[in-house]
Amino acid sequence: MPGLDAIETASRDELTALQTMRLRWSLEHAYAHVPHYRHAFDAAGVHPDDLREPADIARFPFTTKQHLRDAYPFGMFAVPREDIRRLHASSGTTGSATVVGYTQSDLDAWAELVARSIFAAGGRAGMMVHVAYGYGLFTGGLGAHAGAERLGCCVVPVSGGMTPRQVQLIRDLRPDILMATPSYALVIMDELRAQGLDPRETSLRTALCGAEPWSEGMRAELEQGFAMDAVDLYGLSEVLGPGVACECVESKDGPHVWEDHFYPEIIDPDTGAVLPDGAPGELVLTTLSRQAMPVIRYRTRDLSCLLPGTARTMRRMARIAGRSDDMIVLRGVNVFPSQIEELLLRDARLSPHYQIELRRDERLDRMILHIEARPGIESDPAPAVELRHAIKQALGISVDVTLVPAGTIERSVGKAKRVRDLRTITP
Ligand code: DLL
Repeated sequence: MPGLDAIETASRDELTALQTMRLRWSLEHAYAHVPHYRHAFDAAGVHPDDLREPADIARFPFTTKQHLRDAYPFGMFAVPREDIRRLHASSGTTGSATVVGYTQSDLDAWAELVARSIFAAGGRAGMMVHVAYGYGLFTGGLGAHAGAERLGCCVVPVSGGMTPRQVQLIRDLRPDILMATPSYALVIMDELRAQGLDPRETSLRTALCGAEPWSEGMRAELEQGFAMDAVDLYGLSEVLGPGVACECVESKDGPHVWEDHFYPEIIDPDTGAVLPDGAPGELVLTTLSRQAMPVIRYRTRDLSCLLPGTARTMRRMARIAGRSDDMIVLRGVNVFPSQIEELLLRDARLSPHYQIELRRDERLDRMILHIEARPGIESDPAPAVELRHAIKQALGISVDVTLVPAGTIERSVGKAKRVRDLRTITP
C-alpha cells in the first residue's frame, strides 16, 4: 500500500544526487530526441555534459509556451508516436492549444505523484474521493482519478457541472475527499446550503484544490464552511498536470514541489536571472523523469518563491500570487485578483463570489469590483465603502465597489473567470 515515499524525507544531499543524475538524463534525452532542444542548446553553446550540479541548469536556454505552440502537435515529443499512451491539451485561454503526451511510464509516475499528493493532504487507502475536476483534455479529472486509484481509494468520477447532482452524490455516497477547483468547491457548498443542508454535516473532511489562484481567505471559507482541511494542489499540463507540488495537511504552508521529478527555479521575469530561494519571481520548471515530452526550463508565468522544506525535505513554493499574464495593470499599479480576494474575504459581510471589471472611460482606466453580499446585507452601503478604503490602503488603487444580489455573479464549473477586461472594446 502506498504511503510516504522514502525520498520525501531523504536528506537534502540524497535528493541533490538524485536530481543531478536525473537532470543529466533529461537533458541528454531532450538533446538526442527533440530537434528544438538540439538547436536551442547548440545555439546557446551548451551541451548536456556541461551539467555537473543542479544549479548548472541555469546555463541552458528557457522553453516557452510559444516553443510548444510552434511544435504543435507532436514536435516536442521525444519518443515515437506509437509509444504515446495518452494525449492531453492545455486549457490555452489565449492563443492555440498545446498538446502534451505521456508514455505508460509517464502515466505511472503521474499517478504516483497524485497519490503522494492525496496522501500528503491526509488521504489514505480505502477512502472515497469525489473528483469534480473536469474530465477530458484538461488534465485535472483524469490526473486526479488515476492518483486516487493508485493510492487505493474508491473514485467517484463526477467531473464538473450539474451541481445538484454533485450534491446528491455527496449525500448518498459519503465521500471523504473532494478534488475540485476552489471556486467550484464553493459552488458545491452554496448548492448544499440552497438545498437547506449544512455543508459541515457532509462526509467531506479533505479537499485538494488547485488549477487556479486562490487565497488564504478562500481556504478559511472552505474549511469553515465544510468543516474540513483544504490544501493547495499545483500543476500544469505542459509539465505534467496536477501533482507537480502539493501542500501537506500537517503544515499547510505552501505546496512542496515533488523535487525528485521536477527541478524548480525562480527567475526575474524581465532579465531571466535566477533568484535565490525566498525571492519572489517567475517559477521555471524542468522535468527530471518525463519520457514522452521532457521540458527544460519551462517558463510557467506563475509567480511564486521557493522556500525551505518543512513537513518534507523538498522545497516549498509559496501559494501562486497569480500569473504574469493575469496581472492587472491599473493606472500603472500591478494588482492580482488574489490580492483583492484576500482583502474582501476579511469582511464577513461579503461573499467570495466576485468579478473584476476593467473599463476605460475617457482614457482613464477604472476597476469595478462586483461582489455578492451575504444574505441580508445587500442594501447596507458600509461594506462597499470599507472595502474601497481597504484596497486603497493596501494596494494604492481607487476602485468602485458594487454589491450585487446573491446568485448574479457567473459561477464556474472549472477555472473561475475573475476578470472582465473591457478596456480594448471601444464604445
Ligand atoms: O490546471 C492542472 C491542475 C489540475 C492543477 C487540477 C491542480 C489541480 P493547466 O490547465 O495547464 O493545468 O493550467 C495550469 O493553472 O500554470 C497556474 O497558472 C494555474 N494553477 C494550477 N494550480 C494552481 C494552484 C492545471 N494550486 C495553470 N494555484 C498554472 C494557483 C494554479 N494557480
